[in-house]
Amino acid sequence: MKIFTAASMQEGMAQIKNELGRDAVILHTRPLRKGGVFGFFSKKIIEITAAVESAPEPKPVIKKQPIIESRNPSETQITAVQLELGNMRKMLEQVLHKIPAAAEPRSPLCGLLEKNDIDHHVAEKLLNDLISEGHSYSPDSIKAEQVLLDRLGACLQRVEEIKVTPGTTKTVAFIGPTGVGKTTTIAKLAANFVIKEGRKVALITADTYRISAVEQLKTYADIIGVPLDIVYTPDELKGAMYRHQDKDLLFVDTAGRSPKNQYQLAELQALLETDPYIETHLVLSMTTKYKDALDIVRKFSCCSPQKFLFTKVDETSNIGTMLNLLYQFPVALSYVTTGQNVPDDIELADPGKLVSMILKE
Ligand SMILES: Nc1nc2c(ncn2[C@@H]2O[C@H](COP(=O)(O)OP(=O)(O)O)[C@@H](O)[C@H]2O)c(=O)[nH]1
Ligand SMILES: [Mg+2]
Repeated sequence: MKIFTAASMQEGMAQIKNELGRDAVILHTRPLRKGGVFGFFSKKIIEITAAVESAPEPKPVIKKQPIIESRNPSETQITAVQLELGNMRKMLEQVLHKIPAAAEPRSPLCGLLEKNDIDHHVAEKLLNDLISEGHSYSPDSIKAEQVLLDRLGACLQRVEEIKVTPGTTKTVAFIGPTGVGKTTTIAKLAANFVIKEGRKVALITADTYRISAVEQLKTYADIIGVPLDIVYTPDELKGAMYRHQDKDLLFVDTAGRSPKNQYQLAELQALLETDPYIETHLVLSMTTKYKDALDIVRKFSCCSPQKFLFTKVDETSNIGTMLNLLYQFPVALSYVTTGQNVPDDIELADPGKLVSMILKE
């Protein structure tokens, strides 16, 4: 800072500029009188206080490097943000991929159904029906459980026994895969109709593939005291049916067919088309896995079975498969067999009993 005196402002400014340079700042000015005697003859002057800022160290200029060269800075920023978001999304996806999906909330009824081999889709459909009708299925929802029991019962409700009409001959054929219990079931039914009901019965077998199969049925026929006819062709079946018009009931045994063999199935179909009044029962073992049973039902549908007959209920603790099938194929249910004993281990299906077997805790 420095004080200058000059005759005029212009002169003072010139001095300041000369000594302190162009960047000097004027801090203060005041008029003064100089010389003279007792204030006479003095000259008017100007006192100027000026200063110059000590120049700060020049800062190094840092040139910011744009992330992406672009003529438009806002575009650059947008692109950068988009890139960053893309990376974040990828990271998030990777993390989420590693986290196991949270289990869906399951109802206790759903668990109970699936524990008893009710197919997932069937269980879901049954429960969704309940929900859409306004039933909640909390653990204490006794009402929902009751409704569900009724629904299951309804699936199994259509039970039809073999009805004998006096004066007519009823012919019942049993079809299904090998070893499910067709021949044994025929023996049980024939014995019951003869011994308990005093009906006139004849047996016909089209299972001529193995001698042992014929012998097996011949043994039963002899014990029960009924005739046995062996047929090889549809015409022979027609002939046997004609010969036994005096009987109340004819039971037709057939060879076990593989659901995978189209030729065998077509042959069986031709045999059953002999007479439109033949009542056909598809025999299914409860030891068969649901998926296989589903395949069997689909393949044997070419023979148009009117009824399902379930065997070997004694050999499994879960009979959910029975419900799965009847839920999808609204076919009548006839008998269930519960063991190897002829003639005792057979009974007419009882929906209440079956539901309690299906929904056991
Ligand atoms: N545990 C059990 N075994 C059965 C039942 N029905 C039939 N069987 C047995 O299953 C096997 C095959 O029976 P079979 O009548 O020859 O079957 P098919 O080939 O269908 O005629 C035999 O050993 C039968 O004793 C049943 O309800 N329960
Ligand atoms: Mg057999």
